[in-house]
Order: sequence, then structure tokens, then C-alpha cells
Amino acid sequence: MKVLVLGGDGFCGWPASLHLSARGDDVVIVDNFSRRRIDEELGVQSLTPIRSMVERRAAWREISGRDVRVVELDIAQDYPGLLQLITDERPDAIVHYAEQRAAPYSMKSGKHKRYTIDNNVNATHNVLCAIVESGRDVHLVHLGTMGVYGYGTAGMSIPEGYLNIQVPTPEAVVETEILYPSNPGSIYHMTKVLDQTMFAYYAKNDELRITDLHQGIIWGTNTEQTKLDERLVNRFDYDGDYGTVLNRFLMQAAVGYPLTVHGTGGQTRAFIHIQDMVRCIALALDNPPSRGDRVKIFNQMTETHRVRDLAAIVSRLTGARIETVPDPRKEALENELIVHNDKFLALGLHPITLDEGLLREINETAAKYADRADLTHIPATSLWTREQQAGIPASV
Ligand code: USQ
Repeated sequence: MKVLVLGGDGFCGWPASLHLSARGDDVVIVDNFSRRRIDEELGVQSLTPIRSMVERRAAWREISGRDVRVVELDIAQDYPGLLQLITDERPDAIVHYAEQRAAPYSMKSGKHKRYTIDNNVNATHNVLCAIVESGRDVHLVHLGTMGVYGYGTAGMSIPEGYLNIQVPTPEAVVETEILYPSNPGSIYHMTKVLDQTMFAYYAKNDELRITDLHQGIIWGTNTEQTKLDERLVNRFDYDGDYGTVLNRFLMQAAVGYPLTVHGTGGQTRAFIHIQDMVRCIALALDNPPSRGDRVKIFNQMTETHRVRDLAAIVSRLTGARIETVPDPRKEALENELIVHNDKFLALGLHPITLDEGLLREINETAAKYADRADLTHIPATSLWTREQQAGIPASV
């Protein structure tokens, strides 16, 4: 099928583009290269030496014999350009990664909050509006987040998007289904909540076919395709804004930096390996909803772990020291998290587990590129509240 990958230069978009290209899809990457500009703004680089898109594309052509076309376009700003692209390319599907994805970056300042809202909300709405205006029946697959649910569920297992509820009325108890109530923990996560409402509206009003993937935290760096050649290597973020928790711990262990556990480390989160992420995208593309269906929602995660348990596992494997640091975020310091993920398992996903992949991840990436690390960028400096900025810990 022909697929536009919006945000195809990013951490998830690049390996997904190659995975789809490798299985025979005709892939067009659409990107404004904002993630590379943010690296410059923050003064930090990916731990892995990622290549320019020109070099990436040439390497992929050389290695695979397949071409991935690239269009430079800001889909949040250039609506006519996006509409023209969809009209000209006539894609079967669009995979939408083109959003600012870091919670700490979204909380840095008023400027960053407003950028994240403007960029993410406009990007998503422009895609939806352009699909309708193009008149084409395009399946939209969006990378959402587990963070739309919030993380405290009072022992209940989080369903895949929709919750059955019973509402007492004077006549009877009425059973109905609602979108699981949202409870975002950052401006970034809030944009994905707003996305959900736009999806529900466009699925209802215009009968767009939409799949929303509520993804957990990715760990790992490379996939079968990005491992094929050094020039295809995926990015690895370790800094306090873009680095995610497990990859940060792997990198910290490799450079001899104490593992930075926020608060008690009692936060439980959902995880998925990057290889499984690209498989899930392909499974979602192959199993679209029908016209007129509600938004199809998958929980795209394979394991849950407490942050302090992850630190303990990494410490056991590497001998790294664990250090608890004040939590820069406003979040529950302890939470349970139980999540349904039956849909992808039923479609044949066989998840990579931490047990089998962690050591390989340390050796193949974190340790291999450790000398490229700038340790001054490890501390997380974005604080969630004005009280924290004044030195008072946040209470939740
Ligand atoms: N944490 C630490 N130490 C660190 C970094 C993080 O204890 O050095 C803690 C945080 O306080 C938080 C948890 O680890 O409780 C997860 O933080 P994270 O930065 O790994 O993940 P998060 O900010 O939630 O965002 C990441 C991705 C985002 C994606 C989300 C999925 O950046 O794009 O949507 O994971 S989820 O977390 O399931 O909502």
C-alpha cells in the first residue's frame, strides 16, 4: 500500500518508515525536521550519530534496493501544501507521528507549552481536514499515548480506549460506552487528549477511518532495518527533556552516571520495545476500521514496570549506582497500572521482553556510543509548577 509517514525523520517515524518500506509498502516520508532543530535549541545531540535525511535515504536505497521518497513540509503550518500532497499522492494510509512528543520539553516555559499545543493540535486537525477535503478514503493511523488515561486506575484494568458504564436513570440503569476518561499529566499528553476528541468527531461526522494507538514508553533504539547499516542508525535521546526513562538508565549505566530515579520511583508505566512498535504499526495498517466505525483504539504496550524496579534491574546487570532525585514533575509518586493489550496479541504480536533484550541494548547502543555523551545534559531541569520553580516540591 502507499503510506505517507508524517514525522518520518523522528525516533519512531524513521524505523517505522523502513519497516514498511522493507515489507513492500510505497513509503513517502513527510517531515519539517523540527526534531533536529530542537536538538540545536537544547544544545544536545542524539547519542547515536544519526545521518542527514539525504544520507539515510541513499543508504536505504543502496542496502535494500528500495526508495523512500522524502517531502519537506510543515503540516501544522502549511495546510495547502498538505492538501496538495494528499491529492497528488493518493495514499491508502497516513501514519501520523508529526507531533512534539516530549512531556518535559512541553513544560519548559510558556513558549514551549504554546508551541506544543499549536504544533500538535494544528498538525492533527490539518491532517483530518485535508483527508476530508481531498475526498479520499485514507486510513489514518495516529501514534497516541498511554498518558491520555492518566496512570492511577484504582486496581482497574485500563480497557482499549472505551469504557462500559452503567448510568442510573429514573426508569432503569442504562448501559453505555464512553471514551475512557482522560487525565493527562503534561501539556504534551494533553495534546493527545485533544487529538482523541478530534478523531471521535471526524469518525462520526465524516466517517473517516481512524486508528489511535495508545502507546507506552519505548525502550531500545534499533530495529531489524536500522541495524543493517551504520548510516541507518536510529536516534537515541538521553537528555533531561527527550530521554525516556529506561533508555536514560541504560545510557547512565554505560557512562557511570548514577541512575536518576525521580522521587520514590514508585511510578508504574507501560513499556514497549521499538521493534514491537514498528510491528504494531504494520498490524494496525493491515487491520483498518471500516467506514462509519468509531475510532479503533489499541493499547500499544507489552509490559508494565515500576521505575525503581527498572533501576534495580539495570543496576543488577551493570553495577550502576541508583540515586533518588527530587521529582521535577507533578505526578503521583506511587501508582498501580493494569492495562489490557489483547488486541495486538490477538493479531499475532509476540513481544520482546526486557529479560531478553536489555543486555543487548546496553552493549549495542548505550556502551557503544558512550563517548559521545555530554553528561551536563543528563539532569532533568524542566519543572512542572511555579512552586517547584520556587524550590517547593509539588504535591499531588
Ligand atoms: N523518570 C525517572 N527518571 C528519569 C526520567 C523519568 O524517574 O530519569 C520517571 C518520570 O518521572 C515518569 C516516568 O519515569 O514518572 C516516565 O517518564 P518518561 O520521560 O520515560 O516518559 P513520559 O514523559 O511519560 O513520555 C514518554 C514519551 C512520550 C510517550 C510516553 C508514553 O516521551 O512521547 O507518549 O512516554 S506514556 O508514558 O505511557 O504516557
